[in-house]
Amino acid sequence: MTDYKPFPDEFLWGGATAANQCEGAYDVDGRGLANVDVVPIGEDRFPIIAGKKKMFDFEDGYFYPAKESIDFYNHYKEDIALLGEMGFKTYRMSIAWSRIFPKGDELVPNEAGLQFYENVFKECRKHGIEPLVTITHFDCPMYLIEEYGGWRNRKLIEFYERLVTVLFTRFKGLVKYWLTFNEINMILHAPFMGAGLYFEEGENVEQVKYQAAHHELVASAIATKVAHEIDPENKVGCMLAAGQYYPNTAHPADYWAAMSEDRENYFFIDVQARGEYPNYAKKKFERLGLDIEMTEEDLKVLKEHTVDFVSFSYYSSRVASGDPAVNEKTAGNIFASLKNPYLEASEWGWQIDPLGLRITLNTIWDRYQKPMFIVENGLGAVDTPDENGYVEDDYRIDYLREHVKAMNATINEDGVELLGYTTWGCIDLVSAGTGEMKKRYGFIYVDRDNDGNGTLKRSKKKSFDWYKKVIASNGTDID
Ligand code: P53
Repeated sequence: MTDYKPFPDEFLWGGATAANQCEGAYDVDGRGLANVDVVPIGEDRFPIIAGKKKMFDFEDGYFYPAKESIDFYNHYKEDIALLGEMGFKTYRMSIAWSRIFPKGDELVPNEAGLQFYENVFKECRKHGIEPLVTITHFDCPMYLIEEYGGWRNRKLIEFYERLVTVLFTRFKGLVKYWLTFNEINMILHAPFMGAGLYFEEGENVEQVKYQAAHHELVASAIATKVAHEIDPENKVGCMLAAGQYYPNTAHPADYWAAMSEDRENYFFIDVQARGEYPNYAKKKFERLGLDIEMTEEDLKVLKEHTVDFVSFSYYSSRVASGDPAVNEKTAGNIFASLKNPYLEASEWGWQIDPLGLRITLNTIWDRYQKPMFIVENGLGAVDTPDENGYVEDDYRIDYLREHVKAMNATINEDGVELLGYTTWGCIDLVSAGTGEMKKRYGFIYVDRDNDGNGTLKRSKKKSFDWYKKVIASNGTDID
């Protein structure tokens, strides 16, 4: 057994899920329909989440995995008990907006929705688990999309403010760590899923995306303000789908391409962490002829209410080229990337790069000097359970171990400030990118397949005991 240096005493080890990917019960206790409900599995999924194909309701001939998902709504006690058994210090989860405001523009929240989350948070506390709550993880009530056009409409800032005010008030003392928007940069890559945007023929897509992004950025700053007003103990973070871009070669044009791709994503965090639109973004808007409406008041709130910490998901690094002729993309990811010949890839083509995590952490630290939180990381893989539901997932343990080592080096050798680590899909759930159940990340296996068959029975994988040991030893015993 190799001994590693320990993580900080207060380090928040845990796992992460999102409402739409695990709760199910999509029409129960007054919940309204949301964008994340009407995205089916299959070949139309990508054009739908990209806002290119219209799907505003369930249609015949499709399967919608989020309707039932793994039914966390009815299994949360059992599931949280298992997380507690692993020794989780924190559990990242999200609120389904349409459980709280079924249409989105009501004045009075739905008590049954609030009660559900109160029960979940209390259950976490019972097991000594600190909740880490994503306010919106891709959710947008369908009514707001049909009536207002989703986040393209400024009115959404007001509705979001109403949502967060209700949440911070009701859950004061129960929840302290909040994230405003999951993977806020997803608006560029999957705008219907990320921000409820559907594009009509002939529309200026960039104009709509960046206007919507501005609304989300302002909403996020307002949320930070309100969170601190309601409870000074609240800590609010932004959340980026991260993963450093490498240049394809040492050619300066490739370096420039990599830097430009990184800026597309860091743009959001530059605003949320520094409080100002960076010059490169203003110039880009000018170049593209975009006219983003923003008020003096918007700029003030952005400046005055930056986030307390920077969180991100990290699965893979990426590669960019400045040479238009080089365009062999890797499969299976929403983010464009070339193949990296030095890395192996998952069954879904996501390139595995633990050192890339250290590079990404250091880059973000150098850019913002704010505490960081890795709120997603993990390996989506096909698991084959035995008759008892046990999976020998050594491949997952290997992936996580290498990333834990990289984090350890970043903290103990490089000196960055890292608050915690929540692995993605700590219990198997529906994939956001593909809608599959087959792409599993969990320590806990859930008996359910891509077509919705299965008993929903939960069972522990080999990685369950491994992660339990990692947490118990505060990252020193990881073999
Ligand atoms: P799935 C793509 C690239 C990076 C992060 O993804 C992404 C995606 C979307 O697929 O999303 C995050 O389930 C997201 C989670 C998602 C997770 O990555 O496609 O925050 O909702 O499940 C993993 O394998």
